[in-house]
Amino acid sequence: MLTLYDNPFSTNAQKVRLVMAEKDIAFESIILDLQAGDQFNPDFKKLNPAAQVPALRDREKLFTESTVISEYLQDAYPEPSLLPGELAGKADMRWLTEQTNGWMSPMINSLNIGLVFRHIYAEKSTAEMAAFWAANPNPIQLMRQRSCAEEGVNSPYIAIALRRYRTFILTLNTRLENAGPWLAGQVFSLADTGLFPYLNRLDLMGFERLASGATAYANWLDAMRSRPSVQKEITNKISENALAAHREFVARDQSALDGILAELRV
Ligand SMILES: N[C@@H](CCC(=O)N[C@@H](CS)C(=O)NCC(=O)O)C(=O)O
Repeated sequence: MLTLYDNPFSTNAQKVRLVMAEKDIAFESIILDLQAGDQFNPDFKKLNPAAQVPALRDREKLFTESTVISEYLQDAYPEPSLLPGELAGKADMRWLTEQTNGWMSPMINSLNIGLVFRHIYAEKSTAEMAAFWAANPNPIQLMRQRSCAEEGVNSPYIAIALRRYRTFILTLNTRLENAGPWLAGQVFSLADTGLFPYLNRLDLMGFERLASGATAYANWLDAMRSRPSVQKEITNKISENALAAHREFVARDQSALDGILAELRV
């Protein structure tokens, strides 16, 4: 049995769970509370020195990095395949999945911290927060996360994230208009399972406006949301209460966010 170090809300973990659901792979989940700092527990850091989920244990081996894990699962459980048939199609799919680790995941994390998690951190004492930051082994991530936690909506990462996502959604929309119905063309692939969690999170936070005018993209989101894998591993694992709390936190910065979105003309 595979073991996933997991968190229901983690977009990177959702990505791996979607692959497992599409392939009907059984796994057990060990949930880490990331706002409480479970990822910094020395036993977990011994397994994954980056102190992040997801991590996947398959017998005696431990794999980290959600895109790498997704490819590992495709290799280990080839059917049903989540790869385009053509060489160029595979490279195109990998260009798309490369975007997730390159900027989509850090930018979603910036929005999460700057607009939502900072309100949860506010319940910790100064000493607890100092220990939380001190335990983070990733110096670049740490600088970004502290900027978002301390400056909130005024952190430069918030506007950067919204602008970057808007541009990319328009790129995806054009790609889908030219060669859909899936992100890498005719074949449902790791590009769809890989990118959906981050793009879906934008909507869950109330940023549907970033997709205004992008009809082909909206159709793709709908097609993804009707897949049993998405319902099982994302929709049904996020409670209405958690979602409402999330949106309520984001709404506290609505007027500043409206200013940023107006500049993007959405
Ligand atoms: N590049 C990594 C990113 C993993 C990542 O950022 N995971 C987040 C949850 S979505 C995490 O564990 N964050 C812990 C923290 O921010 O301290 C991957 O693709 O797996």
